[in-house]
Amino acid sequence: MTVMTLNDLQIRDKALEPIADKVLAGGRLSFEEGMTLFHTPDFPSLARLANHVREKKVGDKAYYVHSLRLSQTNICYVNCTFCGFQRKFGEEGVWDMDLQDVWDYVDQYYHPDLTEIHISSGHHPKRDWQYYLDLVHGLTTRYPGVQVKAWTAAEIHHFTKITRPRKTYREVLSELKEAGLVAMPGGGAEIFAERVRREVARAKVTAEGWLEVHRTAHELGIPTNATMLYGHIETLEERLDHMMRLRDLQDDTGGFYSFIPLAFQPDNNQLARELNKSEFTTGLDDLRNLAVARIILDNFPHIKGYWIMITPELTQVTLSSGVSDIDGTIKDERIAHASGANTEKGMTEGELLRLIKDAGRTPVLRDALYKELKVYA
Ligand code: V47
Repeated sequence: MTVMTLNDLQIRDKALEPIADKVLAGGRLSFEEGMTLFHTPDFPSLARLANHVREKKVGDKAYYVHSLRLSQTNICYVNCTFCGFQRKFGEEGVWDMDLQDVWDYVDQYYHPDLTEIHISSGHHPKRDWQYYLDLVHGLTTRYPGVQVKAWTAAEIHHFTKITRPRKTYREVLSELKEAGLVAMPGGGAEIFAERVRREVARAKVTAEGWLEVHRTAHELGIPTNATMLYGHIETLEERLDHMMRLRDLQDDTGGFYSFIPLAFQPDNNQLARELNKSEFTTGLDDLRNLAVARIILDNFPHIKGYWIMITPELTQVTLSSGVSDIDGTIKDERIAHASGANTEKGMTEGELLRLIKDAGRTPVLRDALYKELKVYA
């Protein structure tokens, strides 16, 4: 890679110059500098700077995975207001898979190339703890080569509540690891700021609890991701605060692979109704958010563009403004689609490859632990 100078960035917003200087020298940005990134009218320079950070980390590689999304139930009692996925017992559209239902479900999608099964679901009030252990163990033994990346920190918190005597995060995670769990997804983080969390996710794990679950997972050698739900009632300051808290934890543990901003899907949920909102986030908001994340989260290996929520077309563009991972084939996404996502529920490998190659990047097929399985020269 050629060395980039301030001149190459062709900055028009003077306020960006000292920040870019610092980033080019490998320095770390403060909260105030992060806010300048969010507010700059000079988006092209912001994108070039984020691209510089991205290329310094991974060159022109763009990662994807052969994955299946599994939500074994949508029964949930936490009532997050942004969620259109949750159902109560007996409601229309409810599902609740027993273990045999899970095997039958995975059999429909299983292919020898499948690498990752990513599970997230609802907080089910009646399933017992053994069910979850059997689920992970069953998936890993029935489908050799498949890695289970399972349950958000919110669900891990829920699992501690269904055990008697109550297990700790460490006990729950250790038992899941022993059953075969290799990694954890980043959901359930929403926005850490108390003002927003109280409004949109009152009964969910607290911000501190979410961070503690991830800290514990990292200590146990379980790598994880982190998400941030944006585009609803949060401020830009609250988005940045969220990123900074993740950066602090990553400094301590180094256990995060990827940060994934989740654009609010505004249909069929209480929050959208309360806000009388039916618009999706704008493309520029999505791009800016990803670019800021790439620059602020200097200790995260990857920023992920989630095509399910921001469209494949925009995800392709993000590959030039900070993103180095575009998730995967997914096959049957249900959470975003319950809230109006207007994308497909899955993509073929060919489609993912086309997006990446057309963006001028080198596709890298990875596993759930970011091991490179195939680099397309
Ligand atoms: O936990 C729910 C969020 C998450 C809405 O770790 C919503 O690789 C937007 O965590 N609008 C599930 N978001 C998805 C998730 C995820 C996705 C991709 C990759 C990874 C990873 C993780 O979706 C939930 C919740 O935070 N969510 N409803 C909504 N209306």
